[in-house]
Amino acid sequence: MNKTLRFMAVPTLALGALALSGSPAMAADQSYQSNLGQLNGSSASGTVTVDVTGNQAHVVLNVAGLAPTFMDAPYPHVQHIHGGAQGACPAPSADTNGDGVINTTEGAPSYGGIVTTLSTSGDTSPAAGLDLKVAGQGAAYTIDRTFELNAETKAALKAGTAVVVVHGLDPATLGAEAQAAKSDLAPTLPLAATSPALCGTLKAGQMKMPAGGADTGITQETGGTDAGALALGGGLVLVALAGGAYVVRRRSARSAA
Ligand SMILES: [Cu+2]
Repeated sequence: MNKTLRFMAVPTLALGALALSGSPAMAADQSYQSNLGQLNGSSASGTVTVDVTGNQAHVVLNVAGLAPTFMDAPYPHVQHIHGGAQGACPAPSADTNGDGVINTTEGAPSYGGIVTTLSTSGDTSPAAGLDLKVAGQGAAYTIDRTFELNAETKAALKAGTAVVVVHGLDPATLGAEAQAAKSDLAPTLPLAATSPALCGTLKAGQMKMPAGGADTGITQETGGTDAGALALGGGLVLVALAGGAYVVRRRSARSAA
């Protein structure tokens, strides 16, 4: 049995009231998140959330441990939502040319093409994908932006194929052949500049819960009764099983994926 699942049964009206009290004004229609994992041995890490309300996306991206400098300036990390493929990050076997680096093209069968550029300002379309001026800067940074989603990105989020990729490797961590190679995306750039350093698939959260709600580790009563006791937000809420059952996957379990 999957221990990450917690079964909660709450009357619909009660759950609606709790959700409203947790986020009164700006409840998103759907929230997506991902823990970003390193690619190409970058030793970076990150998190990203995408809250979608209508056609608006509020994106918060936090990264750390990336390559800090390039030619004595903050390293420009181009970053995107990719989509339309398998919704996955590439395995080491994706390095089909055997140079020790999964370049962006080699990763594309897993995560697809660029559907949104997570730029620091201005254009968020794929056209801004390689614009270093609006790339993330340096080893660690936060990007917090709200912008209009295009149809491709919305479809990718819904289909579960949206993957956040942060690019830009420290050339010193590459082998000699890869250090000398040109980017598969832009021949004026080195391979290291555009190759993926972080990757994570955006997964939909089931439901926005008040702080402490779904994270508190609620366990199902197994005493043979159909009544459940439920603690939410620090206050004990007793509910009888009156409506349908909701299955809630704990936020921490999702994040570990
Ligand atoms: Cu990308």
